[in-house]
Amino acid sequence: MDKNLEDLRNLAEQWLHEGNEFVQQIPPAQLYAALGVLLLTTIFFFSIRLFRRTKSNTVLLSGLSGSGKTVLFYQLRDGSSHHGAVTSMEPNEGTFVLHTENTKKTKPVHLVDVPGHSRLRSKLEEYLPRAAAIVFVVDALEFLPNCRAASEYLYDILTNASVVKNKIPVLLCCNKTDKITAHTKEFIRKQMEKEIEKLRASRSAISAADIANDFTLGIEGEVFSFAHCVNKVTVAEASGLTGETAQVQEFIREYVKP
Ligand SMILES: Nc1nc2c(ncn2[C@@H]2O[C@H](COP(=O)(O)OP(=O)(O)O)[C@@H](O)[C@H]2O)c(=O)[nH]1
Ligand SMILES: [Mg+2]
Repeated sequence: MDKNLEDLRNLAEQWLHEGNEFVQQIPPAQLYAALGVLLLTTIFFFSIRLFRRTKSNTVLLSGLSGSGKTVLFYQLRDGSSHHGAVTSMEPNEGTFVLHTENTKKTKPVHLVDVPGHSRLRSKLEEYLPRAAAIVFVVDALEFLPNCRAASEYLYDILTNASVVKNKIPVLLCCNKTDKITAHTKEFIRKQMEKEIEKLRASRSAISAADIANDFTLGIEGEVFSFAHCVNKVTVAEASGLTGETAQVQEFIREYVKP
């Protein structure tokens, strides 16, 4: 046992000696240059990590009132829907790990359920500058009567200065797909694109006088498509009531990384 240890020590000493000789052979200028590069890369990687940490973890749930935001909020937090327990006038918000996730390596999400009442929409504008992502909830069941209002709301979001500048990704979440009469996400996407196309035409006509919308949407001279937005817009289906929220969770995780 002792002998082994001795051998090991001798070996280590030998290596140390060889290493020393090797270093002494290198011209000092090269040695300093190498150390400098090493130092710089270390600083570089540490600053990247620091930069990442400060990234926002705020995800907004927006959409018309009645689309199912509050149910979705509780479903993501607790895995249950708290059946119609709350009619929120104030934003519901919380910071938590999505309930399906097994703690440890996951970063908590700051989820804000912003009420859809039009007079409370200024609340949304408060949250938009620090949002990492937006989930725009649409009622796929009662879609047609709400299509115009929902499209207007989404239009306002997509032309918001923070959304455009920070290229905040938006998930168009077609909710209530547990019912067979719910419209498909493809149908909803197309209808909303059509509606936004109409809005775009009418709003650009009045924009000389009204500067409420900060940015124009889509590509001029082309029929509007979500693919033309500077930020990424994706479509998904969900049911807050039955807890089918996999696509929403996937979206959140894509933009709130540990
Ligand atoms: N069938 C069905 N109904 C839902 C679903 N999500 C919400 N609802 C119902 O829609 C209504 C409005 O939901 P709520 O979460 O309060 O909407 P909010 O105004 O957007 O917060 C409630 O009566 C819910 O029970 C769903 O996934 N499927
Ligand atoms: Mg609500």
